[in-house]
Amino acid sequence: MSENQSRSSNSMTSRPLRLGVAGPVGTGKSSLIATVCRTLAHKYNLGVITNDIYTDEDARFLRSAGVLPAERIRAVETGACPHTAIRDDVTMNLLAIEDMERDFAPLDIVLVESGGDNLTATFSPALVDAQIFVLDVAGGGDVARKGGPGIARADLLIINKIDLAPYVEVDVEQMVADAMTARAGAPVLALSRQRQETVGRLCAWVRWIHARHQSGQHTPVDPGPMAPHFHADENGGGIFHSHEGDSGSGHHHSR
Ligand SMILES: Nc1nc2c(ncn2[C@@H]2O[C@H](COP(=O)(O)OP(=O)(O)O)[C@@H](O)[C@H]2O)c(=O)[nH]1
Ligand SMILES: [Mg+2]
Repeated sequence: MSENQSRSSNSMTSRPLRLGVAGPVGTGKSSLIATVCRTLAHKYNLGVITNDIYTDEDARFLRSAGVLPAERIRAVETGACPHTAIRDDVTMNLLAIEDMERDFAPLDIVLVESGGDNLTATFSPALVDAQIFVLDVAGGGDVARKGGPGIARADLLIINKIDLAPYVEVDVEQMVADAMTARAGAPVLALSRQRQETVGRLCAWVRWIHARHQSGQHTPVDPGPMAPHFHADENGGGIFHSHEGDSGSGHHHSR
């Protein structure tokens, strides 16, 4: 199970791998986490943190999937702007991760699901060691070509729900090729939870990145700040802001 205790005295590598899962709403982040947990829970000691806007919907979905004991799945409720909690002020998430790591020590991997709100939201390297960015074929074959920090520089890009490709008339091979171009050769994986060989590749990658992290070979990469964007608020108005500067100092809100 957890070899990391005896392996190293280096605190960088003796803690669990924190693995972020980001991407737009509905692309299959919770389902991917459920699949990883279902496949790897017998070999790895796992925990999950979800980021929801106002609810603990994702955490409840994952608990009901029964892939991990319910207490190993915890929700952080982020309020209106979920990417802030994974990028600009990661305190809530860091506390949740640290609590989880303490309560279930020694954990091997903590998976963190972002509250997917935007094509360009990515995790700060202060929060996660590595991140997966999830697109799906239903979002359109040209999305991968559009790029953005998550698509271009996440540690792994997933093109999900490839079982749906014929119904939405997307050429998966072309979408993967476009993504590889946008990523300068960094890994891209076509996935469907219905296709076991693709699930096998995903879990092989998770095992690989975990091993690299444990051996101190993996360096967390910042995919870069998100583009300025617009959120609807509850009153039908909106908040426009940018995350330039990346520390909150460049925050610009106007209504
Ligand atoms: N056909 C198909 N549907 C999927 C797959 N993965 C997820 N879904 C469905 O996509 C929808 C959104 O998934 P969810 O994991 O909640 O997405 P999230 O919002 O990114 O967390 C759900 O209805 C899932 O059942 C897949 O591989 N194939
Ligand atoms: Mg989800």
